Amino acid sequence: MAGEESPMAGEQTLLAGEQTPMAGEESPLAGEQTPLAGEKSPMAGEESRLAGEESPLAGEQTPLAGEESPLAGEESPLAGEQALQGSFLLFHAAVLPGYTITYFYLRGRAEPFRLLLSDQGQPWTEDVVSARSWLQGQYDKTPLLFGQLPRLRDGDFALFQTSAILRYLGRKHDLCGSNMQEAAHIDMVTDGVEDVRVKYSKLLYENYEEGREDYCKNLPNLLKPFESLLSKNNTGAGFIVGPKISFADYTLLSLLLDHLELDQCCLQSLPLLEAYVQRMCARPQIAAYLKTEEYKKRPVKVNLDE
Ligand SMILES: N[C@@H](CCC(=O)N[C@@H](CS)C(=O)NCC(=O)O)C(=O)O
Repeated sequence: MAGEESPMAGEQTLLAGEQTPMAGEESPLAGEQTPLAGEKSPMAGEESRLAGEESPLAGEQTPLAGEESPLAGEESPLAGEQALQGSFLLFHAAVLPGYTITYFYLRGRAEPFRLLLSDQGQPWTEDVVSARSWLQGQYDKTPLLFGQLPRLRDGDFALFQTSAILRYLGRKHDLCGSNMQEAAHIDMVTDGVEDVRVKYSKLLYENYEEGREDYCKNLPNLLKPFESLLSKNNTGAGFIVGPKISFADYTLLSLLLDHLELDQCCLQSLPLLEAYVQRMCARPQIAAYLKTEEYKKRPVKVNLDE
């Protein structure tokens, strides 16, 4: 990672030749053996929390605690994000007001939260975890309930599991539908998106070169259920469930954007979904977010080469 004052500086080849040490076959990091591309450097004066280190903040008030998010109350049409690089928060007791997303430098499973928060005009903080340090076993993962990311913090409330986080944000921002049936369909879409995401992650991290062509050929079949559901809701001209936006729209949009990066023609045979993506991306706050450098630079795949 060029120019980074990483705690791992000088240890960039530690992973060479290693089998992936990441837990779980479906890990987006599985199979990666080289340093993380596009990683941002740690905050000035801050380094990632490494196993066995004493937190410099233990017992003291974090300099950030109680501070207003720099983005809160901004006039900008985009609520946006601020980045805390080098996983400043992951293993600190420090708590920021508002939302904090702890994740690798990656769109991945955190992107639905970012789309939702942008569209809802909510600021958040990015707490970026070094995938390379993670792979090298440098983190004490005890604070991570399931040993994985993403984590969402809302002040001092911490939550894991992507769909639980989406539901939580949905409840807070009235994005869960208007009745029990809509809520159930929203959950159904979210689970359906997760099923496709697992297949997509396997392709990216386990079988990209050999598997890409077949995966892309089969993609319309994988996405067809969403086209079909959309067609039954307001003839496909609105949201995926019900008459108003829900958290399912953000997770579906994120999945579709990832797949459009993989194959820009993948929605050609799914005209309702194609128009849906355009509609969602034209929402002013989403359009503004998609134009940010933060979004554009954030990779769809952890790249450990830099
Ligand atoms: N069911 C979990 C899956 C989380 C997951 O697979 N996280 C990946 C990153 S997307 C991870 O932490 N990989 C590292 C590891 O498993 O060690 C969720 O939905 O949040």
